[in-house]
Amino acid sequence: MKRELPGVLAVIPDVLHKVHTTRSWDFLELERNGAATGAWKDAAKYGVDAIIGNVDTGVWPESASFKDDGYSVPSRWRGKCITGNDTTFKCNNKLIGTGFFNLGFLASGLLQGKPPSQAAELYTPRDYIGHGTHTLSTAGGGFVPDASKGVTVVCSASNSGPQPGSVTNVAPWILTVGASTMDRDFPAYVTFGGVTSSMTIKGQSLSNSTLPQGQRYAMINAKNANAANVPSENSTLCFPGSLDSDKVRGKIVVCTRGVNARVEKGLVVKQAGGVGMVLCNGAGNGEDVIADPHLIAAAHVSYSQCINLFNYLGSTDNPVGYITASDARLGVKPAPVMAAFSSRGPNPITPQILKPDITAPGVSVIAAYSEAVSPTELSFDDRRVPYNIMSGTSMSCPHVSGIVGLIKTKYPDWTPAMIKSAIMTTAITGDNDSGKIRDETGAAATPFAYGSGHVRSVQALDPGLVYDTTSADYADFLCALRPTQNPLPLPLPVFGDDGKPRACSQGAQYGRPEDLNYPSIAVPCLSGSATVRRRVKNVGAAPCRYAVSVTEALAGVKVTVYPPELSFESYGEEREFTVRLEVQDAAAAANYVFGSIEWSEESESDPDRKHRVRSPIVAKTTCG
Ligand SMILES: *[C@@H]1O[C@H](CO)[C@@H](O)[C@H](O)[C@H]1NC(C)=O
Ligand SMILES: *[C@@H]1O[C@H](CO)[C@@H](O)[C@H](O)[C@H]1NC(C)=O
Ligand SMILES: *[C@@H]1O[C@H](CO)[C@@H](O)[C@H](O)[C@H]1NC(C)=O
Ligand SMILES: CC(=O)N[C@H]1CO[C@H](CO)[C@@H](O)[C@@H]1O
Repeated sequence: MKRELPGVLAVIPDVLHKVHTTRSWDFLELERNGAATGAWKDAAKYGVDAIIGNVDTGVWPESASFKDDGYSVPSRWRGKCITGNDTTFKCNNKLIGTGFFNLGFLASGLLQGKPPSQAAELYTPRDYIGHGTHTLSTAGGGFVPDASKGVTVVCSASNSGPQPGSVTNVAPWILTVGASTMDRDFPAYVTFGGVTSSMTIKGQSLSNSTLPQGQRYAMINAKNANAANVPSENSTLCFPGSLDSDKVRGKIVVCTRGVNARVEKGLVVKQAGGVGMVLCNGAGNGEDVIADPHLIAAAHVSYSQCINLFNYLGSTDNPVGYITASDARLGVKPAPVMAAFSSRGPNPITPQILKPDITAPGVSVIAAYSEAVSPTELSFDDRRVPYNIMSGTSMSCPHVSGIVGLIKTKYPDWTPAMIKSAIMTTAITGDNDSGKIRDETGAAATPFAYGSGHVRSVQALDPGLVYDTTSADYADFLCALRPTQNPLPLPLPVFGDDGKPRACSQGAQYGRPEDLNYPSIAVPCLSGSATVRRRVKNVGAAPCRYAVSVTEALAGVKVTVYPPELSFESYGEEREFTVRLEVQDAAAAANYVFGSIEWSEESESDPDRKHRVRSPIVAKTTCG
């Protein structure tokens, strides 16, 4: 098909989408004082009547997380339970509908050469991978309105971090979620060296086997344990068949991450007679360590920590060491910390929209799992588990979807933009260690990692003011982008408030993309000064009064908000304001600089009623 044909607006090729792969809900304060208060029960009645959709690898319908919960199916539900060839798949009042989309995949030819058993997997919504069951049970798993059927679309930011500009799902009508840690981890410590001069480094593991205590084990760098005729590049990575049993028997083997699966490396060590594995990151993986369900005593250790271990291994003929049993630790500080894998801004398509929008727990998240696959997804692993621990922005995204469901239950008539604004303006940028949210390297993280900050459920259910965005606003935004960034020969069709397409008109003025009424502000290519427009809607008690302050100044750029105070007489009333950015030192802001403004409620009569509505600002004085 050709775009030039009459009636054809655009031709977009199918692309192969990848899946972005319980403590977290406590960390998000869904339950406070047991279940008595907190966002779940107190404010949002466990999200009753909210419908959560999940576009993923399917679902395991027998999981206890999707047991019939006794609530009736919302009457507005028009979906179906499409189960394909799978006669055992049953929906219920919890799992109210399902479907599957296989035509694109069938047409792609990717199935050729796959066994017929995998073909059957394409004709059912059943989850043969585990990912979809995990994410859906996080968003709406048990215990678990007449909306203008506004669907809040929440997407993961992807797992291509920490490279700048790696964020995906960047459209302004999407709520884009990065991933960070919660205050739980699964440490396994590696001690090495002589009894008088030992050193301990910290790794992560969910290994189910442990080394007997009270003795030290010989250690070997897998590089030096290569089998006859196998290059040391292969044994370094602990490839299947690369290790010499005579060299590794009874020892702790130090393997390097990369190419083959992390859990497979442990199995290779085990099969060669080794007793434990230290899995070391190379420089490229940095501080990104993952608690995997290893089949042998193991610890996954960061690059910087492993340098000490490699120095030790190279310094002695008889290295010895020990790996402690892995353990779950709560109250870990600092938390949250940005996951290294979480994709980072700036937004590669429209830098005038700050992305990601928010961060939520996405490291070592426990949720339901498919019993068609092993917890490691590796074919040689025959374990089956009803719950599994996974990491990824796919795991952080459904936490935010779940909170969206709660907000929707409390405020059925709110638009997706209002819900998104509530989540963004109430987020925090501090951690639980009196500092600012950090990257895994220990360096300060920026809004390009966490957007507006870490999601807070209780505050998101009572935001005070929201930035609402209508489809007319989005239409203006698209038309504003068109001349410079999207020079389509045809007028770009956009959808109006009536749901009907309308086109940008050639001569009209559409303002600038940074004027979209968004809960954060991004001004790339700032020269001299720029003034962006915003408006806020009162969703708290009325009358009320707010005053603005620049809570974090931008280096080299002066920020002025006008008017400095806003008064609201009634619920739902909207007020406009402008934010002026004035370059004072262009060189200081040549690379992105970060700041924030905050509207805070002024109330003498009721000091508890003090909403704070925060927006991050990013700007730079150079273009491109
Ligand atoms: C599943 O059902 C479809 C449609 O009825 C049929 O064409 C297909 O052969 C079936 N596939 C498998 C693998 O059972
Ligand atoms: C070493 O690994 C490569 C893949 O990286 C593989 O092609 C080769 O066969 C391996 N060599 C041996 C001797 O196992
Ligand atoms: C660890 O997993 C193996 C493989 O499934 C299993 O046989 C063993 O019982 C588990 N060990 C513990 C201590 O849970
Ligand atoms: C982000 C977060 O949850 N912060 C918490 C860390 O822990 C302290 C108490 O130690 C809480 O007060 C913070 O809210």
